[in-house]
Amino acid sequence: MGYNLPVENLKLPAVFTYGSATAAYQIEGAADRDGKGKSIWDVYTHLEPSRTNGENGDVACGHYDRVQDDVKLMADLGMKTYRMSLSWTRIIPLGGRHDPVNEVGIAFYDKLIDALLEHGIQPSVTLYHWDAPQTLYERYGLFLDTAEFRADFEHYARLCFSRFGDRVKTWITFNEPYIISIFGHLNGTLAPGHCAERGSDTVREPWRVGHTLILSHAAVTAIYADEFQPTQQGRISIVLNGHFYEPFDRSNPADIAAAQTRLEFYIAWFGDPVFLGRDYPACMRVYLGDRLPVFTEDDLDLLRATSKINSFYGMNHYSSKFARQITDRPPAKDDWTSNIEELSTNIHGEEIGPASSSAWLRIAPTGFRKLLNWVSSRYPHLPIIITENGCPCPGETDMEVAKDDQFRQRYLGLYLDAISRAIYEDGIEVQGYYVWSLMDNFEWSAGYGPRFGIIHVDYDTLGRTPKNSAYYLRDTMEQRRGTSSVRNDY
Ligand code: PNW
Repeated sequence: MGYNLPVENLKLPAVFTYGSATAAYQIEGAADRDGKGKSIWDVYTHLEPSRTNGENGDVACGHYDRVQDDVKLMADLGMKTYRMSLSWTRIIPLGGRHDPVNEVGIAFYDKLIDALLEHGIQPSVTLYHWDAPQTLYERYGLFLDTAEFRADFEHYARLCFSRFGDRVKTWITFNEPYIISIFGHLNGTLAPGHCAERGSDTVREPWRVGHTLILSHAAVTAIYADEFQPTQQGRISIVLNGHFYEPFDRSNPADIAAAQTRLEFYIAWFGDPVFLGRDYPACMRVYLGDRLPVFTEDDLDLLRATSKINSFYGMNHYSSKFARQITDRPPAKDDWTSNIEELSTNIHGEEIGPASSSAWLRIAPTGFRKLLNWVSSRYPHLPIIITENGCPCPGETDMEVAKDDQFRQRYLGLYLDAISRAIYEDGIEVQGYYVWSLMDNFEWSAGYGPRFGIIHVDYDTLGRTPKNSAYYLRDTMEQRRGTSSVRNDY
């Protein structure tokens, strides 16, 4: 399945944008400097026993003190855009709508945004990439209280739009609501680490969290459209992640249906309310019953109105899986998959693709092209921006492997070819691409183990060294560039 495909270096449109992505907690460090408040990740990474491989983001890549150098590196590598996130607790240390604002934190982001623009790099800013204020978690359980969270998030977002929106023209509310809901509030592998073993109500919590994220996104989208967009002229949306799913047994209708259901539970859970302004997918209502919160008429009005404001589909995509419908045992009480199992190997023993050094990530460019088609047929009114894509190489702890990261170059080349085919052969509008990540960084529960960067970071000296994939991307983006902005310029 795609093992021996050659990289074809297929064309991309002239206007296709290229940049890299990061998130505040994963790179900034300076966790308690200049008035920053504690986020749920500052607390989670210091729990004993450690849930993050004994590691934390206290120092991370030291980006907080290296803004000029890091921006210069981006420019030297041919990047014209950069997807970054804001640390909520640098800006409002306690997080809430009645809490003080930290001007020093705002000044840091002013400096970063200005440096980017001076180098001709457009910032795309994510308001929330997982580092919620710890105080809000302690006050009311964060996402578990929809009304409180929504009011605090609205206040924080309004502040960001008013302070940075003169220069930031692409806004993203939430990064990966699926991961926040499931990994944070069901299997407990990401902060705040709720799971059944620790006494959380995993039957209901993940769905409540998802509900809060959807309504908070919609509320903030309405605020941007009403109060800021008319003068600032920017765009806003959300970023959804998702694997593509192939049936485990292509000749079994139950597995064919399972692959579709799995995609709906992963992506349409958020995509349908946010982009289509309607209720959750029918298969979720049927399977989850009253575990799934209900949208009121007011909620649906808000969703309908804001669905038209979102101006792109932000896609984080890494890999594909096989889906198998389990029929020989009942689902667990808190099952969230419609009793579907995810596998890397199909019924014939064929693997979905070559393994990286992260268990969930294999090279599967064919699935990427199929996912682009799936998303674009479900949300046909939206252009797609790839807001994250990348991989860690096998054996990358070895500096020689890191420098000449052949596995990553091949992965990126094949995934860019898949985008090209989606654009020119399938007629899908893909506007741009952000590689994950600009540099090696703190990979959440896996600590500093997996290295996703196209720039190597020496965690002793914090020295940066571009890997060959960084030069490969710079060059291939130039070589692939078509001559016009129309889709069939190829
Ligand atoms: C994304 N999965 O998370 C995040 O947005 C990044 O912060 C992170 O560093 C990056 O991907 C690499 O992991 C994901 O299991 C985590 O499918 C897990 C999955 C997908 C995305």
